[in-house]
Amino acid sequence: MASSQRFGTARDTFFTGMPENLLKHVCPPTFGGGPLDPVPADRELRRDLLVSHDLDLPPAVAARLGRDKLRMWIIENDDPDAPGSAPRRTYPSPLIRLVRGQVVHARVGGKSGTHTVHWHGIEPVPTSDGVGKHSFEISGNFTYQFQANEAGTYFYHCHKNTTLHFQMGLWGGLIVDPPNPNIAGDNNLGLTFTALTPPYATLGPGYAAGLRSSFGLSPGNAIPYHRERLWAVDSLDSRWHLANPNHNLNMQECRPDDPAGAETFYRIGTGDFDLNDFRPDVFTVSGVVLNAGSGPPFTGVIDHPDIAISATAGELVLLRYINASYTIQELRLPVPARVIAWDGHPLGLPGYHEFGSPYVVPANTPIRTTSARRPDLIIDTRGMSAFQGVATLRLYDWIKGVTSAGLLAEIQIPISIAGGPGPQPAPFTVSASFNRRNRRLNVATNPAQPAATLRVFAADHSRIGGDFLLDRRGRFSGRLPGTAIPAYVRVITGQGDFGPFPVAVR
Ligand SMILES: [Cu+2]
Repeated sequence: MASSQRFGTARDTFFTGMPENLLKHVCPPTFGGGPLDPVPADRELRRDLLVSHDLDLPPAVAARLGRDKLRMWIIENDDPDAPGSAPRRTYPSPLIRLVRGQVVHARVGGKSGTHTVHWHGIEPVPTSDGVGKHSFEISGNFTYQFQANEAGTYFYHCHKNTTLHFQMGLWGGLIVDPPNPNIAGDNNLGLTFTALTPPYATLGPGYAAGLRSSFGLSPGNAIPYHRERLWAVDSLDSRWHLANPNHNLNMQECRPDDPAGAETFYRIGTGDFDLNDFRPDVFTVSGVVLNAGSGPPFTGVIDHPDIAISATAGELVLLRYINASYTIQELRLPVPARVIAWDGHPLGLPGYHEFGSPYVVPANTPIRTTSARRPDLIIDTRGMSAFQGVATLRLYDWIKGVTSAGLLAEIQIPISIAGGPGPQPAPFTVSASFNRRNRRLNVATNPAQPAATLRVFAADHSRIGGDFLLDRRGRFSGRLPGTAIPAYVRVITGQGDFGPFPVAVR
């Protein structure tokens, strides 16, 4: 293979003693070709970079900017096996959904200039990592190769002149689904989860990698969910998009013998702006534009059905949230939510993640993120009554920070939980009572469920204590650790996971 792997630039005297594609560079070489390693692929992707795309602007934004479209650069979906209905040209660039363990070959071509694709959070070898100045930029068609080793929420983006190219829209979401664990007890949640096959349909239902036991489910590493939402939150400076920038704007010229010379930085094109002058005035959630008139702060509601959360009590709702912007963001949910993963790493799973655990963020408590951070949250509506509220996303200036002067935008997203069918019907009844004074919990099942597992939960769905065992008469009596007040219990038998059963507190 080596003789065919010639790079497009002639700097052989500068890069000595190491294969060029393994060096870190002031002047990245360009390369088109591959795959470099002939491992067969489980999944083949094709993408074209720097395709122009006009983003439709809603009325208040169109009136403010005096135009009804904003020019974006996107990564086009050109998959050979994409069904005719698959979206090919969207902003953000079309969502990629993989299954854990898949070996992926992604053939990427550039429509003009050089680019890269960085698979953010995936850990391929340097030649496939797509950080331009750590490997090479691509021209022609290059085949990136990686294995999706961990299920979670990621994204992919061009990493050449990133400040500009990312801002112009050269990015999209990337989800790695876990295999279906086929746990029969999950079907008691009101859906036939065992019949699901990854990659799961976007918007749900499916499984997310995470610690099942924190939801009172039988042990395992994949959490069932009924509904899924992806909130990839971006901020656009319309001036950048209207200026029709040269794609090398403000980039360093390639002079290996004088890499730091100030005169080697370009100002090609209009010269109207520098890339450190960033004043976002258009805000989007997964490509849906906030219809906001004047600002900052720009405020409004995004109620698109794929963005707003609408569920029925009893369901688990997975929210994948990507800060895909050059802003600091704060998300406040009007209901408690459990964070099950950060940045593509499930919390609390065995192996190298045992030092973190899923945790509950109480209602209206801010979850703060900076660029590229990605929490996955589950809203557990089991035991909830009907509810209407709004999630609030605040975006803050990257320099002024989280201050009133730094507030750029406030986006409201409706959340509505309809009353559910009530607790799952169980083939037995449970009476449970708790004495605050001595913290004693008494539970009885009828007919008796001997040797079943009992789990105890507070109102925010956090667990109290570990697994308790019902005795041979199907009863439990014991003191609970800590100070939390139990709200409901679940009982796990050979037939499944039943509940919630309310706890009477005295
Ligand atoms: Cu690019």
